Amino acid sequence: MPYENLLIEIEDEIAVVTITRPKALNALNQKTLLELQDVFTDFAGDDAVQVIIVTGSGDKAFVAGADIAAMQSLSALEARQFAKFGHQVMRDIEDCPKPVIAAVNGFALGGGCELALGCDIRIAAENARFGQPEVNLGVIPGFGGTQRLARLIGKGRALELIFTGAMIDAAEAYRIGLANKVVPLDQLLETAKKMAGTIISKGPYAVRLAKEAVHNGLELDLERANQYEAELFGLCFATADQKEGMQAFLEKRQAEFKGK
Ligand code: DAK
Repeated sequence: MPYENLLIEIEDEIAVVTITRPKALNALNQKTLLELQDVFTDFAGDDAVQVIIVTGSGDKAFVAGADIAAMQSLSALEARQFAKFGHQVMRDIEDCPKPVIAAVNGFALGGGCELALGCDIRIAAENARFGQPEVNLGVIPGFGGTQRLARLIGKGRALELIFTGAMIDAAEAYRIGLANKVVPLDQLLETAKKMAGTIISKGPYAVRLAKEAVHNGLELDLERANQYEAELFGLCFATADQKEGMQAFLEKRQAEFKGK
């Protein structure tokens, strides 16, 4: 289905979702959020897609935030609704059973940083800039930034970024664990696709269950999280991929996973 603010390309089981609002540095308005929700719902049940890459159009911005022009005149109730909807979309991305890689090609600010945080892995181009500058606008992060950023990089570092509204470069993002790796801009998509290809070569069910174990387990105490892991570990043994993976190892050959 054609989208107004998204470009979707699917090749070799990798879907690249490009947010295309270049005049607003790909800022997230209601329509873009709706389209993201829609496309991620489709991907969840589409066997032709195994890994999703999210990026921004052009070479200046991943996403420069929620759309400030659209937000400016919201009433308190509308702002609450907008934040809840944004939360839901980030959650839909996080809950997508397929791995999601953010290919961060420039500014990832406010809602853009939060979108990157909703993805499983962040690969930053050298020109990437991350930040939660909402305090400059008299608001706080509204799409989960106060929570996911603190969980990813720790409370102290998250609070420093949120209190100061500072922008950090890709090297600093890498240093504090916000970016998984940093590559030249012209190698960004290629690197993300290469990583996606590596993931696709593994047992799809195992990858899916590992995502579930990490995301959902982090919300539990260690004891219960380990029990949860044990349940999902057990579930792997109900798949043909587990039989094939272990058989292939013992036969000293490459496994041929079927995602069953
Ligand atoms: N929204 C709308 N338009 C934006 C935008 C944004 N976030 N960011 C940039 N643009 C637009 C600019 O207005 C400009 O439009 P024209 O003037 O050309 O029409 C165009 O993109 C190019 O931007 P600049 O001319 O400013 O480009 P520069 O290279 O000079 O600067 C910049 C790039 C990224 C440093 C600058 O544009 C900038 O500071 N942008 C704003 C970044 C920002 O503050 N982002 C956070 C947005 S707030 C909540 C729900 C959600 C949120 C919070 C609460 N609740 C409902 C409670 C989330 C909030 C945010 O994400």
